[in-house]
Amino acid sequence: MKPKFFVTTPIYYVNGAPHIGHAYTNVAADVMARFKRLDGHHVFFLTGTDEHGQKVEKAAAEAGMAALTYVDGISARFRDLTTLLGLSNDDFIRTTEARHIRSCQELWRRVAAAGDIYLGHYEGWYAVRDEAFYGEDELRVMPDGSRIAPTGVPVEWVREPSYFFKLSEWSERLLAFYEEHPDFLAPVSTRNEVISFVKGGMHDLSVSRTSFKWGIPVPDDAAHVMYVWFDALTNYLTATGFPDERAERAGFWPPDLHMVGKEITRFHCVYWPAFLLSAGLRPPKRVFANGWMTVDGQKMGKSMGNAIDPWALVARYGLDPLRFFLMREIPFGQDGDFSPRALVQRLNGELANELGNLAQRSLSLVARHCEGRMPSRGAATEDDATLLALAEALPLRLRTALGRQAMGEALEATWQVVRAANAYIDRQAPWTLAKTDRARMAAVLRVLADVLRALATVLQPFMPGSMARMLDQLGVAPDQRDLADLANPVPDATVLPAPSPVFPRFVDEDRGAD
Ligand code: ME8
Repeated sequence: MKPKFFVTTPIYYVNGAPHIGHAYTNVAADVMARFKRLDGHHVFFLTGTDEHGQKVEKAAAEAGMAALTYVDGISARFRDLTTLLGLSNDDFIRTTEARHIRSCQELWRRVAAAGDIYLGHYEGWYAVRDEAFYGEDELRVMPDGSRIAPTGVPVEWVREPSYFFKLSEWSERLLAFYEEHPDFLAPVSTRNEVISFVKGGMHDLSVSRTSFKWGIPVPDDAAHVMYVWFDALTNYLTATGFPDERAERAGFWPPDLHMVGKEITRFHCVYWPAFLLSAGLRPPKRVFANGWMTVDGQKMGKSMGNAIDPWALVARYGLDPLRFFLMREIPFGQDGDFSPRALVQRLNGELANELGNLAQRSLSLVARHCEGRMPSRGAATEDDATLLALAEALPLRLRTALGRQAMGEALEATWQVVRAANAYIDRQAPWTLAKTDRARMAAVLRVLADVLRALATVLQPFMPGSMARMLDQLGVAPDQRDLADLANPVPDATVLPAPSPVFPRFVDEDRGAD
């Protein structure tokens, strides 16, 4: 049986249109899902929308719409985003669905049965934009006496009856859990922040609200709706069919990887494992926090007025160049500025000139001088063997890098081979061999075809559409495109389709090519 792999994105608030920041985490999770499938896993890839809470209720009111109508509309746009980005998600969950309400209420009952929930009274600061509670000591006091959360958003004073989760009793157990599971949280900077937050001592967490209605009712006390983060985090469990242990996807629990943005690690790495452990359920194996995509150094956000529209980018530059750029440009885990100019440089440089030309040059020679059929291997020279060994090492190098979500490192390892192959074709000059030694020319072209196949195979998770076209041109059968299939060479004399460039150069109509 194939090993299982369960990977998730955050579920996005439906308080505004999707932007390139959402696309960033989505593409990263999709790369992980696709790579694991390629590497022989049975994958469950989940994404969706977070539809309850005060923030969404407020956005609906501002739009002058009934909450449910409003969330239907925006959730559909996040679903469209998955199509735009070519995501391979297996499910799209909405927290307003019946399956989710049932699952949240069951988790609540289990946590309550474990003695971790009690009824009290909350009095303190709340930031609707973050859907988070803050302590007085975390806030900045403004000259007019108002207070600002560490994230820069306003807070308001909340005073109401509330159920609490006994988070204050979980510090030791959480610290022991982090200690025993060193891979639970990455990158290391985020890990250190979370650990120091837990070490600092924690207050009990308010997990219900009474001052508004847009949420999941607390079991046996309909005056309360659940705190939106209790509701939201539970989506991961719902999607496996919880509480039905015989559900088709029950065996995917616990998640192998939650991909999140760094601002929501406290929820995923502190509250979430505590809720689950309290309910007797296993916590996720790993949470990876991506950094922020910024515009002129400022975090891009729905309410910041600096959001970049992914639809416009795909229309202008194409999907695969965008996916590649998102994973290539900014070291994954760190913050980085989004710049269209840098995207064009990567597209015209690495994709069109380096990889695209390599394929086009090699395959045109095959078309012209080998009757469009896959040439046979000859006796390998040292130069051939060195390049082939580099290509053969790629699956392992990618497995290692992506095992740590080092997306840029995986692509850098791949590009070392692209560059080595370009140097090889220049050194071997098969266009000259065509006139002097056709047997050697054929052998060189076969080496290049095999190297290109390895490159296109490992790059499929990043650029699925373009790499499928490249594998078509290389005569690789659709059922021969997994990592393990690299052991089966394309049969000699396979008829290849006419080559055509996979990555056209981008020419800016106003400025000429960058
Ligand atoms: O936080 N750079 O939803 P959300 C990088 N509903 N990533 C970004 C980004 C940026 N500028 N902007 C957004 C929520 N993201 C909750 C999650 S999960 C149980 C509930 C990505 O709509 C990043 O993954 O505010 C971030 O964590 C997420 O979108 C926040 O989306």
